[in-house]
Amino acid sequence: MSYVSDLMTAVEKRNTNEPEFIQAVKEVLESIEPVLDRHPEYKDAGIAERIVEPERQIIFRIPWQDDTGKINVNRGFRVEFNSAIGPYKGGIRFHPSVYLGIIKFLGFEQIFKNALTGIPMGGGKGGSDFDPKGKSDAEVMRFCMSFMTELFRHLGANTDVPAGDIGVGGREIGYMFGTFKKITNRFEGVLTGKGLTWGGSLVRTQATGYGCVYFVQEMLKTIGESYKDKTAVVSGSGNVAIYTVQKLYQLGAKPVAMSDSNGYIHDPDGINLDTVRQIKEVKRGRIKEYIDIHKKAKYEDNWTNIWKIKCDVAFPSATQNEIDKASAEALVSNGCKAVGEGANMPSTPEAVKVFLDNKVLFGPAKAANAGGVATSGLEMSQNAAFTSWSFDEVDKKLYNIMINIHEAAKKAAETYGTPGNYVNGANIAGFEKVAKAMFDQGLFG
Ligand code: NDP
Ligand code: 2IT
Repeated sequence: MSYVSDLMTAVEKRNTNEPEFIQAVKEVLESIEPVLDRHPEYKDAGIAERIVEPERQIIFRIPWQDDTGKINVNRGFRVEFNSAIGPYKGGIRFHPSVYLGIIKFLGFEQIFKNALTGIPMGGGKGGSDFDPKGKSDAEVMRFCMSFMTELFRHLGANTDVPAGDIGVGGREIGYMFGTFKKITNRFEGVLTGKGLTWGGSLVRTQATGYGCVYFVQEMLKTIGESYKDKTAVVSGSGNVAIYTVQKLYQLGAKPVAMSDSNGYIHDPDGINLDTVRQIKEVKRGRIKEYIDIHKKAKYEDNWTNIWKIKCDVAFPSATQNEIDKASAEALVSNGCKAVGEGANMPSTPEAVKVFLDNKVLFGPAKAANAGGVATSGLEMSQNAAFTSWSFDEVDKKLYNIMINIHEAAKKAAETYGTPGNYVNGANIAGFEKVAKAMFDQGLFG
């Protein structure tokens, strides 16, 4: 048994019933094994044993009253995973599937992603099993207020700074920020993704999607290609998916499909983004409504079939494990050249293997979707300096960060003997930075 497989066995034993967390840890440990072999001092210092255990896990009750007067109780989480290189940083997810294992997998991934951005941010994640679908604004507000009434005591601009994720966007951040300010009597940059008139940063809304498209563009450049005339499939129709589609159009690609958790739309003429934004951002409706307006487009109830559509580039931007082995094989046999993971861990380990074995340019989530949290970091910088930058300034910084992440992942993959493997590259480059910080700070680093 190797050091890493022994540790993996211990992780599996200690975290039973958390398959997503185990999946995320396994991938990272496999990637970093050669780094640990080169650094016996990291083994002696127990860096890997410590990095897989959250520094702190907070679980709390969220009572709230719905519009009928009924009392509901949800469960809230904040996993403060690692603070070696900066304050805990990572989004909040509201979705009925949320439980501790989901928040731990996301918080764990966030450690390495945040390190890759080059901005000093530790890793954390939070959320609740609350389902915002079908709730009134007033219900969402009461829920967010109750959520923050516990969470506020754990936050601070230099302690822990949440943001959005699935089910949490500008509206929810607003309600949470208002509650934080009310309770603490402090106006501080304690959340990112804020509104533009109260401390938010330009480009934060677009950042994850834009960043992912920039990252894939860098990968395409390595084979002498660009987005020009490329057909794209983008799953999801939320924050990440919408701005992925917008940037793809700007760079000359044609996105032809999007989805939600019910089904997908296929519009061979190219997705009309104004319609999608009207349905999803304004009406909070279902993607199916698209075909009422665009008669040539098709809708199918089974959203995983979106991966059977022929495309050159694919952007899974909905949720974890949405691409399984069969979907990856379908993409490969249809000639897909590049995949950018907008969502967190959207490809199963078997799907990742299919992509790597077939030399698909594969941009793993930690690297490809790091533009969102990177721009959160830029929002924190602006808040700390009591300033705000123009759209172009922030977009340029985001672009450069994505180029640097691509370069760091590419280089690390080459250094450790797996050129072109951005999974290893991203895991190694992120780990090296955090491991060094933990080592320097001794046992409590
Ligand atoms: P949104 O809530 O805005 O959108 C989520 C989209 O994914 C919706 O269209 C949703 O459909 C769809 N979806 C399909 N299946 C599921 C499922 N099982 N669970 C949840 N959603 C599903 O979220 P975001 O766009 O912000 O997030 C999408 C992904 O990107 C997530 O994996 C998130 O962790 C990741 N991410 C987000 C960042 C950000 O800045 N927001 C940054 C980096 C990564 P439906 O409406 O039917 O639920
Ligand atoms: O997964 C992610 O990186 C996010 N949801 C964004 C986190 C953040 O703090 O901006």
